[in-house]
Amino acid sequence: MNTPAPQTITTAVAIIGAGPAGMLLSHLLAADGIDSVIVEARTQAYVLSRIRAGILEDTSVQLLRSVGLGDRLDREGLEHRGIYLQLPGHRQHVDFADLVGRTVTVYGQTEVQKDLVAARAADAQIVYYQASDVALHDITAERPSVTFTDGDGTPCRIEASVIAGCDGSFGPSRSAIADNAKQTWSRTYPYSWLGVLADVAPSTDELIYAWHPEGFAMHSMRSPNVSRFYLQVPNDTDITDWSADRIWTNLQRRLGEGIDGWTLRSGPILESSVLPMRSYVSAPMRHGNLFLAGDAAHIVPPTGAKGLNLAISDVGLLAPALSSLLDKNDDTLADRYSETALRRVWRSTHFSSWMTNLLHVNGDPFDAQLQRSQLEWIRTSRAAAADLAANYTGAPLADWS
Ligand code: FAS
Ligand code: PHB
Repeated sequence: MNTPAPQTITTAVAIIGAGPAGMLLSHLLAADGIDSVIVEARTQAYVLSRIRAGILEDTSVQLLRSVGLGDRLDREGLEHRGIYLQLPGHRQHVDFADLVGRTVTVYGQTEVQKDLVAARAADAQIVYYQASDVALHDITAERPSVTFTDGDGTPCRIEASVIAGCDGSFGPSRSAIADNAKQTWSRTYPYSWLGVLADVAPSTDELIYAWHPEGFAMHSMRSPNVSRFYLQVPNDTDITDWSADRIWTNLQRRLGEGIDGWTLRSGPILESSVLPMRSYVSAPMRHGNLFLAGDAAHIVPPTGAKGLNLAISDVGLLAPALSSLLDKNDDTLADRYSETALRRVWRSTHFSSWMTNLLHVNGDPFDAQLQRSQLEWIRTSRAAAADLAANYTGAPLADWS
């Protein structure tokens, strides 16, 4: 069979990755009249099927609303005033609205992704799904490029002014920056999360984060009829060792022990998977004409509900920077992008690590006492509770610029 003739595409911004960072970036750029082309390794159906984050910070909600992505979010999103923190026998409400005047919204990443796909399709955004052999070239030159093979086997080349690396934690963008041109920090936690999506109404009005001597447990949700749960499990956990009965028994014990009159509703499990816990930051987030955003530049353990929100805030900073650079030849914001984004990245990285270390047992009885004392301090000190509330709800983007 003859190899199809190579195709050359010219655009302003070549975006690698059609996750929330890449799709939202193309949407924000289009609002400023900046053209982009997206290259995605997977199928659209696969990207839409991934079950991931569930919480949007107020800043994320405001940004999505501001660019026409708030209609379904406002109809179906569940605004939450706060969360419950729990020790066996003590479930305490941390009231974000009372403490810092901000709330969060439960709206799954899959829903955000669906809204983005619909909005970009309505805008005739060019997205190459099932792209393979994606490679970045001349990232410090005037005209960098991206080569790939499209889903039909056609060799393609995108010539652009800028490449946006939005390809997550395993994409090619991060590694396109030479080791001697970047610094990286990473930590792997000695436990994982077993995530469960269940076809059952939540047994709580707001999220429960429960410390328990057998391990952390969380009760989240996706809608009035679908619940989301997490259990701390060892890193080498095989999901097939966790029957539905074992999952519900452990959730009831870790979430319900000592909470009089409370029982956990169970129901059909729709999906379950084991998620590793990792912190990772790669700096700078710009190298020449390559800009990184989202998981391509940083990974946080999900305990602080920050991963998706950081991806959104990164592109909330990157889009105006690229618009100024490409439309007005003004590189002020582009030159400051990495430093500005990394300030918020490190704040979220610290908070996510702090929440993870606070709530997950590691077998050390001294650490368990420190955790219990810290949780008791948050329960009794308004200042301690306000600090958690300020970090969990996330400060406005303007506070970081
Ligand atoms: P994404 O990873 O979402 O998107 C990157 C895209 O790039 C993907 O579609 C990928 O297919 C594509 N790509 C990769 N390599 C490529 C290549 N070579 N060529 C072209 N495209 C390529 N965050 C929370 O806040 N709460 C959670 O509970 C939570 N749970 C998670 C569970 C899992 C299993 C994972 C992996 C992450 C979870 N996260 C969670 C974090 C997650 O929400 C990310 O922060 C968020 O998806 C970041 O969005 P992007 O930066 O767009 O990266
Ligand atoms: C979720 O609903 O998936 C979720 C909520 C809060 C977290 C992590 C995940 O901290």
